Amino acid sequence: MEWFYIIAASLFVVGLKMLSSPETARHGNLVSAVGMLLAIVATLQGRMSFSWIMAGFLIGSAAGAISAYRVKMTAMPEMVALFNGFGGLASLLVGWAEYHMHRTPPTFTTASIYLAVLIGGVTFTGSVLAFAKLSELVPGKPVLFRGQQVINALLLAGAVWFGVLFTIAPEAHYTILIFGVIISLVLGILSVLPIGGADMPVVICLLNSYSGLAAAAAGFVLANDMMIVAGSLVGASGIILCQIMCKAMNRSMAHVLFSGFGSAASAPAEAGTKGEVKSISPQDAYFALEAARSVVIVPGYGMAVAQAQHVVKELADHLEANGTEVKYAIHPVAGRMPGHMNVLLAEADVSYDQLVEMDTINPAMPTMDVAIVIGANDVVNPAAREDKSSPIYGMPIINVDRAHTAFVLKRSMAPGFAGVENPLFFNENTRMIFGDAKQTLQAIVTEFKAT
Ligand code: TAP
Repeated sequence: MEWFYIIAASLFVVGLKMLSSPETARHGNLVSAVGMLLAIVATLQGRMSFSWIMAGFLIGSAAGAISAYRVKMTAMPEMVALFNGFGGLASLLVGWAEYHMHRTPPTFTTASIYLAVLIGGVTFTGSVLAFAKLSELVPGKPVLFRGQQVINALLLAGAVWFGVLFTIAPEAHYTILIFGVIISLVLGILSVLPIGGADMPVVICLLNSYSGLAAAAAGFVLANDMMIVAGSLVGASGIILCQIMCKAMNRSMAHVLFSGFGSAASAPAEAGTKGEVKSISPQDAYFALEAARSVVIVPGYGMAVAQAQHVVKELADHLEANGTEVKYAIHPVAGRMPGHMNVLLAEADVSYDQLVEMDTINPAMPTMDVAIVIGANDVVNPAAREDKSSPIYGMPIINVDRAHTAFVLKRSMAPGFAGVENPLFFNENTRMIFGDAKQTLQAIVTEFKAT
Protein backbone atom coordinates (compact mmCIF):
# COMPACT_ATOMS: atom_id res chain seq x y z
CA MET A 1 0.00 0.00 0.00
CA GLU A 2 2.86 2.40 0.83
CA TRP A 3 4.09 2.12 -2.77
CA PHE A 4 0.65 3.04 -4.10
CA TYR A 5 0.63 6.04 -1.80
CA ILE A 6 4.05 7.17 -2.94
CA ILE A 7 3.00 6.89 -6.58
CA ALA A 8 -0.31 8.70 -5.89
CA ALA A 9 1.45 11.51 -3.97
CA SER A 10 3.96 11.89 -6.83
CA LEU A 11 1.08 12.11 -9.32
CA PHE A 12 -0.50 14.87 -7.21
CA VAL A 13 2.72 16.88 -7.19
CA VAL A 14 3.34 16.40 -10.93
CA GLY A 15 -0.33 17.22 -11.67
CA LEU A 16 -0.15 20.41 -9.60
CA LYS A 17 3.03 21.46 -11.38
CA MET A 18 1.36 20.86 -14.76
CA LEU A 19 -1.60 23.01 -13.71
CA SER A 20 0.68 26.05 -13.59
CA SER A 21 0.79 26.34 -17.40
CA PRO A 22 -2.24 26.56 -19.73
CA GLU A 23 -0.48 24.22 -22.16
CA THR A 24 -0.25 21.35 -19.67
CA ALA A 25 -3.15 22.15 -17.34
CA ARG A 26 -5.70 19.71 -18.83
CA HIS A 27 -3.27 16.81 -18.62
CA GLY A 28 -2.26 17.93 -15.12
CA ASN A 29 -5.87 17.63 -14.02
CA LEU A 30 -6.04 14.11 -15.42
CA VAL A 31 -2.73 13.09 -13.79
CA SER A 32 -3.98 14.30 -10.38
CA ALA A 33 -7.31 12.51 -10.87
CA VAL A 34 -5.50 9.24 -11.61
CA GLY A 35 -3.44 9.80 -8.43
CA MET A 36 -6.66 10.26 -6.43
CA LEU A 37 -8.20 7.10 -7.90
CA LEU A 38 -5.07 5.15 -7.00
CA ALA A 39 -5.11 6.57 -3.45
CA ILE A 40 -8.80 5.69 -2.93
CA VAL A 41 -8.43 2.13 -4.22
CA ALA A 42 -5.24 1.59 -2.17
CA THR A 43 -6.92 2.89 0.99
CA LEU A 44 -10.09 0.85 0.66
CA GLN A 45 -8.39 -2.34 -0.54
CA GLY A 46 -8.77 -5.03 2.06
CA ARG A 47 -11.11 -2.93 4.20
CA MET A 48 -14.21 -3.48 2.09
CA SER A 49 -15.32 -5.57 -0.82
CA PHE A 50 -14.47 -4.61 -4.37
CA SER A 51 -18.17 -4.16 -5.19
CA TRP A 52 -18.50 -1.49 -2.47
CA ILE A 53 -15.45 0.31 -3.84
CA MET A 54 -16.93 0.24 -7.35
CA ALA A 55 -20.36 1.39 -6.10
CA GLY A 56 -18.82 4.39 -4.33
CA PHE A 57 -16.58 5.10 -7.31
CA LEU A 58 -19.47 5.06 -9.77
CA ILE A 59 -21.84 7.17 -7.63
CA GLY A 60 -19.11 9.73 -6.81
CA SER A 61 -17.87 9.89 -10.41
CA ALA A 62 -21.41 10.28 -11.77
CA ALA A 63 -22.19 13.13 -9.33
CA GLY A 64 -18.85 14.85 -10.14
CA ALA A 65 -19.17 14.39 -13.89
CA ILE A 66 -22.78 15.61 -14.07
CA SER A 67 -22.10 18.72 -11.98
CA ALA A 68 -18.88 19.50 -13.90
CA TYR A 69 -20.70 19.05 -17.20
CA ARG A 70 -23.70 21.16 -16.23
CA VAL A 71 -21.98 24.02 -14.40
CA LYS A 72 -21.59 27.23 -16.36
CA MET A 73 -18.03 28.48 -16.59
CA THR A 74 -19.13 31.68 -14.82
CA ALA A 75 -20.59 29.66 -11.92
CA MET A 76 -17.37 27.74 -11.27
CA PRO A 77 -16.49 29.62 -8.03
CA GLU A 78 -19.88 28.64 -6.53
CA MET A 79 -19.23 25.01 -7.39
CA VAL A 80 -15.74 25.12 -5.90
CA ALA A 81 -17.24 26.70 -2.75
CA LEU A 82 -19.73 23.85 -2.43
CA PHE A 83 -17.06 21.20 -2.95
CA ASN A 84 -14.86 22.85 -0.31
CA GLY A 85 -17.82 22.78 2.07
CA PHE A 86 -18.40 19.06 1.52
CA GLY A 87 -14.68 18.44 2.09
CA GLY A 88 -14.89 20.31 5.41
CA LEU A 89 -18.03 18.44 6.46
CA ALA A 90 -16.38 15.10 5.63
CA SER A 91 -13.39 15.93 7.85
CA LEU A 92 -15.70 17.03 10.68
CA LEU A 93 -17.60 13.73 10.46
CA VAL A 94 -14.39 11.67 10.32
CA GLY A 95 -13.16 13.34 13.53
CA TRP A 96 -16.47 12.96 15.30
CA ALA A 97 -16.90 9.31 14.24
CA GLU A 98 -13.38 8.41 15.37
CA TYR A 99 -14.09 9.88 18.79
CA HIS A 100 -17.21 7.72 19.08
CA MET A 101 -15.25 4.61 18.21
CA HIS A 102 -12.30 5.21 20.59
CA ARG A 103 -13.42 7.35 23.52
CA THR A 104 -9.88 7.50 24.92
CA PRO A 105 -7.58 8.01 21.95
CA PRO A 106 -3.92 9.02 22.49
CA THR A 107 -3.34 12.74 23.11
CA PHE A 108 -2.04 13.44 19.61
CA THR A 109 -5.06 11.76 18.00
CA THR A 110 -7.41 13.63 20.33
CA ALA A 111 -5.88 16.96 19.31
CA SER A 112 -6.16 15.93 15.65
CA ILE A 113 -9.83 14.98 16.13
CA TYR A 114 -10.56 18.39 17.61
CA LEU A 115 -8.69 20.19 14.81
CA ALA A 116 -10.46 18.15 12.10
CA VAL A 117 -13.83 18.98 13.67
CA LEU A 118 -13.01 22.66 14.24
CA ILE A 119 -11.47 23.44 10.83
CA GLY A 120 -13.97 21.18 9.06
CA GLY A 121 -16.91 22.98 10.69
CA VAL A 122 -15.58 26.46 9.84
CA THR A 123 -14.98 25.31 6.26
CA PHE A 124 -18.45 23.81 5.94
CA THR A 125 -20.62 26.73 7.04
CA GLY A 126 -18.20 29.33 5.60
CA SER A 127 -18.33 27.60 2.21
CA VAL A 128 -22.10 27.18 2.26
CA LEU A 129 -22.49 30.91 3.01
CA ALA A 130 -19.96 31.77 0.26
CA PHE A 131 -21.94 29.56 -2.14
CA ALA A 132 -25.20 31.28 -1.15
CA LYS A 133 -23.65 34.74 -1.60
CA LEU A 134 -22.15 33.96 -4.98
CA SER A 135 -25.30 32.34 -6.33
CA GLU A 136 -27.30 35.30 -4.96
CA LEU A 137 -29.45 33.15 -2.68
CA VAL A 138 -28.54 35.73 0.00
CA PRO A 139 -27.29 39.31 -0.56
CA GLY A 140 -23.63 39.25 -1.60
CA LYS A 141 -22.70 42.49 0.17
CA PRO A 142 -20.42 42.42 3.21
CA VAL A 143 -22.28 42.45 6.51
CA LEU A 144 -20.48 44.44 9.18
CA PHE A 145 -21.70 45.17 12.69
CA ARG A 146 -20.26 46.71 15.80
CA GLY A 147 -18.05 44.40 17.85
CA GLN A 148 -17.88 41.81 15.07
CA GLN A 149 -14.14 41.25 15.34
CA VAL A 150 -14.31 41.07 19.14
CA ILE A 151 -17.03 38.39 18.92
CA ASN A 152 -14.96 36.43 16.39
CA ALA A 153 -11.86 36.71 18.59
CA LEU A 154 -13.81 35.54 21.66
CA LEU A 155 -15.27 32.59 19.76
CA LEU A 156 -11.81 31.64 18.54
CA ALA A 157 -10.37 31.91 22.04
CA GLY A 158 -13.27 29.76 23.31
CA ALA A 159 -12.61 27.19 20.61
CA VAL A 160 -8.92 27.01 21.59
CA TRP A 161 -9.78 26.72 25.31
CA PHE A 162 -12.31 23.93 24.69
CA GLY A 163 -9.72 22.24 22.47
CA VAL A 164 -7.20 22.20 25.33
CA LEU A 165 -9.78 20.80 27.78
CA PHE A 166 -10.90 18.14 25.32
CA THR A 167 -7.34 17.08 24.50
CA ILE A 168 -6.42 16.70 28.17
CA ALA A 169 -9.43 14.53 29.07
CA PRO A 170 -11.39 13.43 25.98
CA GLU A 171 -13.42 10.74 27.77
CA ALA A 172 -14.83 13.26 30.24
CA HIS A 173 -15.58 16.00 27.76
CA TYR A 174 -17.95 14.84 25.07
CA THR A 175 -20.09 17.98 25.65
CA ILE A 176 -17.02 20.06 25.01
CA LEU A 177 -16.55 18.44 21.63
CA ILE A 178 -20.18 19.32 20.85
CA PHE A 179 -19.45 22.94 21.90
CA GLY A 180 -16.42 22.85 19.59
CA VAL A 181 -18.65 21.74 16.71
CA ILE A 182 -21.17 24.51 17.40
CA ILE A 183 -18.49 27.20 17.73
CA SER A 184 -16.83 26.08 14.48
CA LEU A 185 -20.14 26.24 12.58
CA VAL A 186 -20.91 29.73 13.93
CA LEU A 187 -17.35 30.93 13.32
CA GLY A 188 -17.55 29.81 9.68
CA ILE A 189 -20.62 31.98 9.12
CA LEU A 190 -19.29 34.96 11.05
CA SER A 191 -15.95 34.96 9.24
CA VAL A 192 -17.53 34.99 5.76
CA LEU A 193 -20.31 37.51 6.62
CA PRO A 194 -18.05 40.60 6.42
CA ILE A 195 -16.64 39.59 3.04
CA GLY A 196 -18.24 40.42 -0.26
CA GLY A 197 -17.84 41.83 -3.73
CA ALA A 198 -14.52 41.37 -5.46
CA ASP A 199 -13.03 39.65 -2.41
CA MET A 200 -15.24 36.56 -2.61
CA PRO A 201 -12.94 34.56 -4.93
CA VAL A 202 -10.07 35.09 -2.46
CA VAL A 203 -12.24 33.72 0.32
CA ILE A 204 -13.14 30.69 -1.78
CA CYS A 205 -9.40 29.99 -2.12
CA LEU A 206 -8.92 30.45 1.62
CA LEU A 207 -11.76 28.02 2.38
CA ASN A 208 -10.22 25.63 -0.13
CA SER A 209 -7.03 25.86 1.87
CA TYR A 210 -8.96 25.24 5.12
CA SER A 211 -10.62 22.16 3.60
CA GLY A 212 -7.11 20.83 2.87
CA LEU A 213 -5.97 21.51 6.44
CA ALA A 214 -9.09 19.81 7.81
CA ALA A 215 -8.40 16.79 5.58
CA ALA A 216 -4.78 16.69 6.78
CA ALA A 217 -5.99 16.75 10.40
CA ALA A 218 -8.44 13.93 9.58
CA GLY A 219 -5.48 12.11 8.00
CA PHE A 220 -3.67 12.29 11.36
CA VAL A 221 -6.81 11.00 13.07
CA LEU A 222 -6.94 7.97 10.79
CA ALA A 223 -3.12 7.68 10.58
CA ASN A 224 -3.54 7.80 6.80
CA ASP A 225 -0.41 9.18 5.09
CA MET A 226 -2.21 9.84 1.84
CA MET A 227 -4.80 12.11 3.41
CA ILE A 228 -2.06 14.00 5.22
CA VAL A 229 -0.11 14.54 1.98
CA ALA A 230 -3.16 15.42 -0.14
CA GLY A 231 -4.59 17.70 2.57
CA SER A 232 -1.27 19.50 3.02
CA LEU A 233 -0.95 20.02 -0.75
CA VAL A 234 -4.45 21.52 -0.92
CA GLY A 235 -3.80 23.64 2.19
CA ALA A 236 -0.51 25.01 0.88
CA SER A 237 -1.61 25.59 -2.72
CA GLY A 238 -4.81 27.33 -1.54
CA ILE A 239 -2.80 29.76 0.59
CA ILE A 240 -0.33 30.44 -2.24
CA LEU A 241 -3.22 31.13 -4.63
CA CYS A 242 -4.77 33.52 -2.08
CA GLN A 243 -1.51 35.42 -1.87
CA ILE A 244 -1.19 35.64 -5.66
CA MET A 245 -4.74 36.97 -5.92
CA CYS A 246 -4.26 39.47 -3.09
CA LYS A 247 -1.07 40.69 -4.75
CA ALA A 248 -2.85 41.07 -8.11
CA MET A 249 -5.53 43.19 -6.37
CA ASN A 250 -2.95 44.98 -4.22
CA ARG A 251 -4.80 44.02 -1.04
CA SER A 252 -3.47 42.37 2.07
CA MET A 253 -5.09 39.19 3.36
CA ALA A 254 -6.10 41.02 6.56
CA HIS A 255 -7.79 43.71 4.47
CA VAL A 256 -9.72 41.09 2.52
CA LEU A 257 -10.84 39.30 5.67
CA PHE A 258 -11.82 42.24 7.81
CA SER A 259 -12.42 45.42 5.79
CA GLY A 260 -15.73 44.62 4.08
CA PHE A 261 -15.17 45.43 0.43
CA GLY A 262 -17.90 47.69 -1.03
CA SER A 263 -19.41 48.40 2.39
CA ALA A 264 -20.50 51.83 3.52
CA ALA A 265 -17.02 52.49 4.90
CA SER A 266 -15.56 52.10 1.43
CA ALA A 267 -18.31 53.52 -0.78
CA PRO A 268 -17.74 53.63 -4.53
CA ALA A 269 -15.75 56.64 -5.64
CA GLU A 270 -17.46 59.02 -8.02
CA ALA A 271 -14.45 61.22 -8.72
CA GLY A 272 -12.92 61.35 -12.17
CA THR A 273 -16.07 60.39 -14.07
CA LYS A 274 -16.48 63.75 -15.78
CA GLY A 275 -16.71 63.91 -19.54
CA GLU A 276 -18.85 62.75 -22.37
CA VAL A 277 -19.58 59.15 -23.30
CA LYS A 278 -18.99 58.60 -27.01
CA SER A 279 -20.59 55.52 -28.47
CA ILE A 280 -20.02 54.15 -31.96
CA SER A 281 -21.46 51.31 -34.04
CA PRO A 282 -19.65 48.07 -34.90
CA GLN A 283 -19.39 49.37 -38.49
CA ASP A 284 -17.52 52.49 -37.30
CA ALA A 285 -15.26 50.25 -35.21
CA TYR A 286 -14.52 48.17 -38.30
CA PHE A 287 -13.12 51.19 -40.17
CA ALA A 288 -10.73 51.98 -37.33
CA LEU A 289 -9.66 48.35 -36.94
CA GLU A 290 -9.15 47.92 -40.65
CA ALA A 291 -6.64 50.79 -40.57
CA ALA A 292 -4.93 49.73 -37.29
CA ARG A 293 -1.38 48.32 -37.31
CA SER A 294 -1.47 47.04 -33.75
CA VAL A 295 -4.41 45.85 -31.70
CA VAL A 296 -4.49 44.59 -28.14
CA ILE A 297 -7.50 42.60 -26.99
CA VAL A 298 -8.31 42.84 -23.28
CA PRO A 299 -10.85 40.21 -22.23
CA GLY A 300 -12.82 40.25 -18.97
CA TYR A 301 -15.75 38.63 -17.25
CA GLY A 302 -18.21 39.87 -19.93
CA MET A 303 -16.41 37.79 -22.57
CA ALA A 304 -17.16 34.71 -20.46
CA VAL A 305 -20.82 35.75 -20.03
CA ALA A 306 -21.23 36.36 -23.75
CA GLN A 307 -19.23 33.21 -24.63
CA ALA A 308 -17.48 35.42 -27.16
CA GLN A 309 -14.07 33.70 -27.17
CA HIS A 310 -14.53 31.97 -30.55
CA VAL A 311 -15.65 35.11 -32.34
CA VAL A 312 -12.78 37.01 -30.65
CA LYS A 313 -10.39 34.55 -32.29
CA GLU A 314 -12.22 34.96 -35.62
CA LEU A 315 -11.80 38.74 -35.42
CA ALA A 316 -8.12 38.35 -34.55
CA ASP A 317 -7.65 36.08 -37.59
CA HIS A 318 -9.20 38.72 -39.86
CA LEU A 319 -7.03 41.44 -38.34
CA GLU A 320 -3.88 39.38 -38.81
CA ALA A 321 -4.84 38.53 -42.39
CA ASN A 322 -5.08 42.29 -42.85
CA GLY A 323 -1.48 42.75 -41.60
CA THR A 324 -2.36 43.93 -38.07
CA GLU A 325 -0.32 42.74 -35.11
CA VAL A 326 -2.68 41.24 -32.49
CA LYS A 327 -1.98 40.57 -28.81
CA TYR A 328 -4.15 39.53 -25.89
CA ALA A 329 -3.50 41.27 -22.58
CA ILE A 330 -4.40 39.08 -19.63
CA HIS A 331 -5.02 40.56 -16.19
CA PRO A 332 -4.39 38.05 -13.39
CA VAL A 333 -7.84 38.56 -11.83
CA ALA A 334 -9.89 39.15 -14.98
CA GLY A 335 -13.08 37.10 -14.85
CA ARG A 336 -14.15 35.24 -11.76
CA MET A 337 -11.43 32.68 -11.13
CA PRO A 338 -7.70 32.33 -11.62
CA GLY A 339 -6.79 31.65 -15.25
CA HIS A 340 -10.42 32.22 -16.37
CA MET A 341 -9.42 34.12 -19.52
CA ASN A 342 -6.59 31.73 -20.36
CA VAL A 343 -8.98 28.77 -20.24
CA LEU A 344 -11.55 30.47 -22.50
CA LEU A 345 -8.98 31.64 -25.04
CA ALA A 346 -7.32 28.21 -25.08
CA GLU A 347 -10.76 26.73 -25.81
CA ALA A 348 -10.90 29.00 -28.90
CA ASP A 349 -7.40 27.86 -30.00
CA VAL A 350 -5.72 31.21 -29.38
CA SER A 351 -1.97 30.66 -29.47
CA TYR A 352 -0.29 30.92 -26.04
CA ASP A 353 2.44 33.08 -27.60
CA GLN A 354 -0.08 35.84 -28.17
CA LEU A 355 -1.11 36.04 -24.51
CA VAL A 356 0.77 38.85 -22.82
CA GLU A 357 0.84 39.52 -19.09
CA MET A 358 -0.17 42.88 -17.67
CA ASP A 359 3.35 43.93 -16.69
CA THR A 360 4.63 43.22 -20.20
CA ILE A 361 1.84 44.91 -22.14
CA ASN A 362 1.56 48.09 -20.06
CA PRO A 363 4.86 49.70 -21.16
CA ALA A 364 3.89 48.99 -24.80
CA MET A 365 0.35 50.33 -24.45
CA PRO A 366 1.09 53.89 -25.76
CA THR A 367 2.29 52.32 -29.03
CA MET A 368 -0.97 50.35 -29.55
CA ASP A 369 -3.36 51.74 -32.13
CA VAL A 370 -6.47 50.15 -30.66
CA ALA A 371 -7.21 48.39 -27.37
CA ILE A 372 -10.43 46.36 -27.57
CA VAL A 373 -11.87 45.83 -24.10
CA ILE A 374 -14.23 42.87 -24.24
CA GLY A 375 -16.46 42.75 -21.17
CA ALA A 376 -13.67 43.88 -18.84
CA ASN A 377 -14.32 46.70 -16.41
CA ASP A 378 -12.54 46.74 -13.02
CA VAL A 379 -9.27 45.45 -14.47
CA VAL A 380 -9.06 48.45 -16.85
CA ASN A 381 -10.39 51.08 -14.43
CA PRO A 382 -7.94 54.03 -14.23
CA ALA A 383 -9.46 54.98 -10.85
CA ALA A 384 -7.43 52.10 -9.41
CA ARG A 385 -4.30 53.96 -10.53
CA GLU A 386 -5.30 57.55 -9.91
CA ASP A 387 -8.16 57.96 -7.43
CA LYS A 388 -6.99 57.49 -3.86
CA SER A 389 -10.59 57.46 -2.60
CA SER A 390 -11.54 54.54 -4.82
CA PRO A 391 -12.10 51.17 -3.10
CA ILE A 392 -9.96 49.57 -5.80
CA TYR A 393 -7.14 52.13 -5.51
CA GLY A 394 -3.79 50.38 -5.78
CA MET A 395 -5.02 47.40 -7.80
CA PRO A 396 -2.72 47.07 -10.82
CA ILE A 397 -4.67 47.52 -14.07
CA ILE A 398 -4.13 47.14 -17.79
CA ASN A 399 -3.60 50.72 -18.98
CA VAL A 400 -5.93 50.66 -21.99
CA ASP A 401 -6.56 54.40 -21.50
CA ARG A 402 -2.98 54.95 -22.72
CA ALA A 403 -3.56 53.29 -26.09
CA HIS A 404 -4.31 55.62 -29.02
CA THR A 405 -7.93 54.47 -28.98
CA ALA A 406 -9.84 52.19 -26.61
CA PHE A 407 -13.00 50.39 -27.73
CA VAL A 408 -15.10 49.18 -24.80
CA LEU A 409 -17.60 46.41 -25.58
CA LYS A 410 -20.32 46.09 -22.93
CA ARG A 411 -24.08 46.27 -22.71
CA SER A 412 -24.56 49.36 -20.54
CA MET A 413 -22.79 51.84 -18.29
CA ALA A 414 -23.18 49.45 -15.35
CA PRO A 415 -20.15 49.07 -13.07
CA GLY A 416 -18.13 45.86 -12.83
CA PHE A 417 -17.87 43.33 -10.03
CA ALA A 418 -16.44 45.83 -7.54
CA GLY A 419 -19.40 48.19 -8.07
CA VAL A 420 -17.09 51.10 -8.84
CA GLU A 421 -17.74 53.63 -11.63
CA ASN A 422 -15.17 53.61 -14.43
CA PRO A 423 -13.74 56.94 -15.68
CA LEU A 424 -12.30 55.12 -18.73
CA PHE A 425 -15.74 55.25 -20.34
CA PHE A 426 -15.66 59.06 -20.29
CA ASN A 427 -12.14 59.46 -21.71
CA GLU A 428 -11.45 61.50 -24.84
CA ASN A 429 -9.95 58.51 -26.66
CA THR A 430 -12.57 55.92 -25.55
CA ARG A 431 -15.38 54.71 -27.76
CA MET A 432 -18.16 52.63 -26.22
CA ILE A 433 -19.74 49.93 -28.37
CA PHE A 434 -22.87 48.95 -26.49
CA GLY A 435 -24.41 45.50 -26.83
CA ASP A 436 -23.70 41.87 -26.11
CA ALA A 437 -19.99 41.34 -26.79
CA LYS A 438 -20.53 38.32 -29.01
CA GLN A 439 -23.07 40.10 -31.20
CA THR A 440 -20.90 43.20 -31.47
CA LEU A 441 -17.87 41.17 -32.49
CA GLN A 442 -19.93 39.16 -34.96
CA ALA A 443 -21.07 42.42 -36.57
CA ILE A 444 -17.45 43.60 -36.92
CA VAL A 445 -16.41 40.21 -38.35
CA THR A 446 -19.27 40.44 -40.87
CA GLU A 447 -17.82 43.77 -42.07
CA PHE A 448 -14.38 42.14 -42.52
CA LYS A 449 -15.95 39.26 -44.43
CA ALA A 450 -17.82 41.65 -46.70
CA THR A 451 -14.59 43.23 -47.99
P1 TAP B 1 -15.93 43.03 -14.17
O1 TAP B 1 -15.29 44.19 -13.52
O2 TAP B 1 -16.76 42.13 -13.36
O3 TAP B 1 -16.82 43.62 -15.38
C1 TAP B 1 -17.42 42.77 -16.29
C2 TAP B 1 -18.18 43.63 -17.28
O4 TAP B 1 -18.69 42.75 -18.29
C3 TAP B 1 -19.38 44.33 -16.67
O5 TAP B 1 -19.12 45.69 -16.51
C4 TAP B 1 -20.53 44.05 -17.65
O6 TAP B 1 -21.07 45.28 -18.08
C5 TAP B 1 -19.83 43.35 -18.82
N1 TAP B 1 -20.64 42.29 -19.39
C6 TAP B 1 -21.37 41.36 -18.76
N2 TAP B 1 -21.99 40.58 -19.66
C7 TAP B 1 -21.66 41.04 -20.87
C8 TAP B 1 -21.99 40.65 -22.19
N3 TAP B 1 -22.82 39.62 -22.44
N4 TAP B 1 -21.46 41.34 -23.21
C9 TAP B 1 -20.65 42.39 -22.97
N5 TAP B 1 -20.30 42.80 -21.76
C10 TAP B 1 -20.80 42.12 -20.71
O7 TAP B 1 -14.87 42.12 -14.92
P2 TAP B 1 -13.28 42.14 -14.95
O8 TAP B 1 -12.81 43.45 -15.49
O9 TAP B 1 -12.89 40.89 -15.61
O10 TAP B 1 -12.86 42.14 -13.42
C11 TAP B 1 -12.96 40.97 -12.59
C12 TAP B 1 -13.41 41.35 -11.20
O11 TAP B 1 -13.51 40.18 -10.38
C13 TAP B 1 -12.44 42.27 -10.51
O12 TAP B 1 -13.13 43.13 -9.64
C14 TAP B 1 -11.58 41.33 -9.72
O13 TAP B 1 -10.91 41.92 -8.62
C15 TAP B 1 -12.64 40.36 -9.26
N6 TAP B 1 -11.94 39.15 -8.83
C16 TAP B 1 -11.55 38.24 -9.73
C17 TAP B 1 -10.81 37.17 -9.32
C18 TAP B 1 -10.30 36.20 -10.29
S1 TAP B 1 -9.35 35.08 -9.70
N7 TAP B 1 -10.56 36.30 -11.56
C19 TAP B 1 -10.49 37.01 -7.97
C20 TAP B 1 -10.90 37.94 -7.07
C21 TAP B 1 -11.64 39.00 -7.53
P3 TAP B 1 -22.58 45.34 -18.63
O14 TAP B 1 -23.45 44.74 -17.59
O15 TAP B 1 -22.83 46.79 -18.87
O16 TAP B 1 -22.59 44.56 -19.90
